[in-house]
Amino acid sequence: MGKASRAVADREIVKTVCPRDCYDGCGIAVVRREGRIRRVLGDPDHPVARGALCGKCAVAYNGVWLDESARLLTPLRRTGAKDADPSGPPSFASAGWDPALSAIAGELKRIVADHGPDTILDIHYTGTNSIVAGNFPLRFFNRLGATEVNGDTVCNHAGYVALNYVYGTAVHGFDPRTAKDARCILVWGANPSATAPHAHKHWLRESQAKVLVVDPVRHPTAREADLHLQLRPGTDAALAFAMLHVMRRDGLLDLDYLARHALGWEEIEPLLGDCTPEWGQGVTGVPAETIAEAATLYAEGPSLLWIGQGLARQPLGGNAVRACAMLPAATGNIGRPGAGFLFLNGKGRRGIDMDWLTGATLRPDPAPPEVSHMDLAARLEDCAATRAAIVWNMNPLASGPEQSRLRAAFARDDLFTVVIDPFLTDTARLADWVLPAASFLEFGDLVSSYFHLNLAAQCKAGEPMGASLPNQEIFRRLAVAMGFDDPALQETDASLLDTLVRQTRLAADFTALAGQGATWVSGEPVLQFPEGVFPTPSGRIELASPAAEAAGHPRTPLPVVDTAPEEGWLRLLSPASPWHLNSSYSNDPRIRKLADGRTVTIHPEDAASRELREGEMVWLENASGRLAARSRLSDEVPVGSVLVPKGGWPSLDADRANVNLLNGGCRTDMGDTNGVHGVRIRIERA
Ligand SMILES: Nc1nc2c(c(=O)[nH]1)N[C@H]1C(S)=C(S)[C@@H](COP(=O)(O)OP(=O)(O)OC[C@H]3O[C@@H](n4cnc5c(=O)[nH]c(N)nc54)[C@H](O)[C@@H]3O)O[C@H]1N2
Ligand SMILES: Nc1nc2c(c(=O)[nH]1)N[C@H]1C(S)=C(S)[C@@H](COP(=O)(O)OP(=O)(O)OC[C@H]3O[C@@H](n4cnc5c(=O)[nH]c(N)nc54)[C@H](O)[C@@H]3O)O[C@H]1N2
Ligand code: SF4
Ligand SMILES: [Mo]
Repeated sequence: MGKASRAVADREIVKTVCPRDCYDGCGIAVVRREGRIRRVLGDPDHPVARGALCGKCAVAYNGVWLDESARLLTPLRRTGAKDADPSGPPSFASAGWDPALSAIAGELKRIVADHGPDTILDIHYTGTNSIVAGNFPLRFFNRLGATEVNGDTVCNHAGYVALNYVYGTAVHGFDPRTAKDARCILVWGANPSATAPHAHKHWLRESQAKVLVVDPVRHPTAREADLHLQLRPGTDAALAFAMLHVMRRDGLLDLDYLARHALGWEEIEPLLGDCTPEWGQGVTGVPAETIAEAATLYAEGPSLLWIGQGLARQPLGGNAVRACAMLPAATGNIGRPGAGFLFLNGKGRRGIDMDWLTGATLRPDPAPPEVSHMDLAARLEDCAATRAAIVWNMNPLASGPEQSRLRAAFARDDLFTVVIDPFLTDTARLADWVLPAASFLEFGDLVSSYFHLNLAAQCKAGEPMGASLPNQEIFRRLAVAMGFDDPALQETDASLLDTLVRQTRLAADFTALAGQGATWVSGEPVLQFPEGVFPTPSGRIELASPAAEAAGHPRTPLPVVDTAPEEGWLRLLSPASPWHLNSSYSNDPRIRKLADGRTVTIHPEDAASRELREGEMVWLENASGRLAARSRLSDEVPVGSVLVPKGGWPSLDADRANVNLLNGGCRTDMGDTNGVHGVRIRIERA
């Protein structure tokens, strides 16, 4: 039990933390009675949660996560054929852990001997973002010599690559506490109202700064902003260059900062001449005066720039991120109170040694090349290259591109698949073995928000449901079954957690951290790169990047944009839904009611030209597939773009698909990443 528990009559509260892939990292108060979890609530003492979970977690943590009939309770062995049709009843028989793990190990050993360990794919992401459950299993895969499927390629890898070129890092963001000194906060390609609900509700609303939002969608955060720049998707680089044009014209650049800390401004400057705000208006759809107003507010500063993950999810997303990332450098909005940029704040910022945690030294040298999610379906189809897939912390059949092709590939009879999840997802339904994962309420771990600079203990509030086990225990046991005798594969939770906490120097050990609650890395807000030295090859901000050039990219960001969809075609944006966490929570009955089926938001002009009315059923269609949706007419989206939020389990949908059916694999310019917001479709009445 977490040390933070205290007994009040038969009622106890256990303080823990939410480990979802979410900016907020809320504190949680679990109410236990008679030894069982009764309610999961927001922690009133937690600085971010302030007593409330987000809507989706308030429902799902008290719904499917506590529901024995929804959770996986034992290992399951396939008994019938794999059927690519997800509507049929899955055929599994329950099994004990020992026979399950010995059968799995036997098959893996055979595959290693006959085909090599690199024919085993390790497919995982951030189903739980808790530090041990999310990363310790990599010790097993490194020792095995499996092929890593790069999880970031389904999320934000393009952004990582782009920011690495400019600043040498993507995981060293501003400290959000410095917002008290900011006069402008520019949110570019993020939707906090859905993806960081507490940052939306408290951090942005309480700040004295002017809030600027750059987003094609007028979502609730954009609606509340002082200025919303509603650009056409994929035109961000043009907007950034037009803003720089205004700053140069009006003498708002910090030329001294550029001279001392950046390389390549002399290559950018000649590009600015043509990028007038009027040109920007023509390309982006944002009025010239709004571009100028935003440029002035941002340049005067101090300003924070939140580079959202939606920004990179477009065909030229890497270029867009590099262009937008020039703004802090050009205006000296780095290294002083109230200034900085943020993409993510990584675990390294709390001092955590990820190489140690993931067992980097166990990895074969050379390691097998990583696979991108953009190539996963093709790789799974290839019997010579892929014999097995182990999927944990992820539901690729819901979240990856090329949904139909992926489903057929996972249904291959000669592919040996193991899926580890708390629930029977679409991916799990096609597994040879399904292993039940314990929920975050049922084991101790650590969580570091990727927005706020804090660390919190995830405290066990109840016993694992049924025979379920935390990821780390499953992989310890599988290592034994494989005959791996490396001590690092058997390290206990107590040892892992205490070592990690000591690395962070934020508490003496895990128990002490649990007693402290969410702990900030410092008393005062941390300044971002106060010395003006950056982890790039030159130590400067590389506006012109030799590394980018060597990798075949332009040396500098360019004022280029996506080509507009052809006549009759629309661009499909599929960002986060407020009611799902990626595909998670889709199986919760109350969430299903709240999310209320699939709607497509269409601009009234696009609806009129297709003679579509509000509330009617329409087909969304392209070469990858056809999906039904109910139309919703609104100018929340710009002309030429439509919105269908991500989420939903295909097996629970009437079409046996979700929005990724239409996602044929739109690859970003950098980082082989899924440009989900670049998909194109046609719409007609159903
Ligand atoms: N169209 C479209 N597609 C997208 C996106 C988009 O914006 N649009 N976004 C992309 C992004 S940003 C991402 S990150 C991906 C996310 O895609 P996924 O990583 O597939 O995320 P989820 O669908 O939530 O699946 C996570 C799974 O982990 C399980 N899980 C939770 N806790 C545990 C645990 O402790 N152990 C184990 N073993 N499993 C656990 C959950 O039950 C869930 O089934 O989707 C991408 N797909
Ligand atoms: N409720 C909820 N919260 C979540 C998630 C979830 O699924 N649901 N997923 C989590 C995960 S894994 C991640 S990675 C984060 C992502 O969270 P965010 O960083 O907020 O990213 P997205 O949701 O992909 O998209 C954000 C915004 O990008 C906009 N956008 C699309 N195309 C463009 C463009 O061309 N230019 C610009 N400027 N903007 C564009 C979209 O309209 C959207 O409003 O959220 C996390 N939080
Ligand atoms: S807002 Fe994010 S961190 Fe907070 S409860 Fe919801 S998913 Fe968890
Ligand atoms: Mo993500």
